[in-house]
Amino acid sequence: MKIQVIEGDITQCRVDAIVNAANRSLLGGGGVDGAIHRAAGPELLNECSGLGGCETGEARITKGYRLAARHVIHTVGPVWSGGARGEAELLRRCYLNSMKLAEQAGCGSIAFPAISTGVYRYPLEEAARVALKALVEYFKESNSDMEVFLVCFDSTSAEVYRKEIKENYPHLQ
Ligand code: AR6
Repeated sequence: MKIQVIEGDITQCRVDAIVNAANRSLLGGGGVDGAIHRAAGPELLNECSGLGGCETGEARITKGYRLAARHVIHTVGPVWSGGARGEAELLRRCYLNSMKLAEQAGCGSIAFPAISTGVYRYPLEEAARVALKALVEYFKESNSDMEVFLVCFDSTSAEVYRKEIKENYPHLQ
């Protein structure tokens, strides 16, 4: 199991697939979604507009166009509305469905942003717990040797992820 926390801009990652925290239209937006579309170029929006959207918790795959990454996996995280509306299960599915798509596309490495923790207001500590739990489960249930990067845009979120790993998954350090 290879899960690493890194700080930086996901659009610059040299991996087989980067994950986009998109919205259900898949037609672009702000945050990491906007950054990925800007870096990939207009061909990405063109491909996305033919996909017919994506439900929360699901994922779709496209090419990476001008990105270093071969693929973009677009997933739609839940909007946080207190935690009693199935947010954790939906966020968990984002990670699992993205891993499955990456595996099917033959990817050996994947980079995730902290899905839902920006515009969608998912509390970072809770989102980090869900992300790590989903990924560890995925590795337990598959014989995947995918390399996973959790890309944090700032040092505060990287610290939150590192703390979660230290406390609950010390074998990943
Ligand atoms: N690289 C890595 N992480 C980033 C980058 C980047 N270049 N830019 C932002 N982040 P958000 P959401 C972090 O808001 O909460 C869009 O408009 C950011 O600091 O991008 O899932 C979509 O179209 C935060 O930790 O995604 C949707 O409408 C994390 O990425 C909506 O926002 C996610 O923040 C999705 O909201």
